[in-house]
Amino acid sequence: MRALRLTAWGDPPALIDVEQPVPHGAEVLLRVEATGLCHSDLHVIDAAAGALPYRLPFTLGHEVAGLVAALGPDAEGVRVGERVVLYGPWGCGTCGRCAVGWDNYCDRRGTLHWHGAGLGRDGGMAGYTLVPSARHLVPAGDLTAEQAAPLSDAGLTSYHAVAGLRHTLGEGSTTVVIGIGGLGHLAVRILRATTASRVLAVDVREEALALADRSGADFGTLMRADTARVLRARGGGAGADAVLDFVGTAETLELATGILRPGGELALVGSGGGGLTVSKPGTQPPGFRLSLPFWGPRPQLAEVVALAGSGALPVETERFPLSAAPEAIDRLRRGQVRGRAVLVPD
Ligand code: FEH
Ligand code: ZN
Ligand code: ZN
Repeated sequence: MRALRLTAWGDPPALIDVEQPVPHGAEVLLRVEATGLCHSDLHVIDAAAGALPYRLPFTLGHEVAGLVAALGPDAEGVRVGERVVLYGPWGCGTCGRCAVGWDNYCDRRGTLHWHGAGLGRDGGMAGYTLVPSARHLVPAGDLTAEQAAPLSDAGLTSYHAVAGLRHTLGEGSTTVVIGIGGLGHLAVRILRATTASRVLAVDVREEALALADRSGADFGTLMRADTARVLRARGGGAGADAVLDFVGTAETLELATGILRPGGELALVGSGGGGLTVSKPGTQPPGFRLSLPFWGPRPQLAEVVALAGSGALPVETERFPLSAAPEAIDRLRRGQVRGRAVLVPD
């Protein structure tokens, strides 16, 4: 089968013919139908030797949907031919976090040589992929694979970030979403579908604001010198009860803390490398709380898939054949992907 594999740090991934894996024990073999392309894939591809604990070579792809193709003799809970979504953050499997499906916060994360499928372990940018256990699989219901795959990372990450703020998102509240890309547009939809909060969107691209509008944002504005004033005015003047920063640069964090209401909450999701200085006395809004949500827990993936199955979470995707992965990677680098790029084995 063809697989997009990272074979040397600093080299671009290569499409290579490899043996189709065979499931043993509790393993499940998936025939991959769609795999999302994520900015984290770029971070992995660009990583210098030693920067990540991963052992080469491995197949990329951590946002996967496909059909159950074969079961190991001890596998249970799924049936051959079923369409499933892959829960990608694989932990140690036995610590207190993994035991309840919160592998994204595995207690032994620092000792592992992987972070999950396509992240040090073979992932879904291939014809088939091997899953350690059926516990990592969520039935996709009537969703197409192209709609289901982005839920496993972009959808779950956005959903988990919103879940952590939900207690502040009641009637009359204001939420600002910074960065309306593959994750941000889903966060707008999730906020509109599951909270009463007013949703204001910020991006640097007009087409992203159009995507925010299609996703249900109440208002969108470009990132400019007066954006904080514009957002405050649109949000009723008190400031934002919650900000979700899907970019995470110094500029977006400055905007985020500049528009937060006292007692407001900031979820930093994007890995833009920006930082915050917090001190007392200091310049941050009193009572503000910061979270750094990472991906999400498996129970919440089931909730995201159910929400999408209700029709409330259509994902904007741009489809590429797996053979065009280098073009898709280049387009993502240049910020020229609308919504989420999805690779389909060809
Ligand atoms: C995966 C691995 C490491 C860092 C960040 C990520 C995200 O793409 C998961 O949503
Ligand atoms: Zn990702
Ligand atoms: Zn664990």
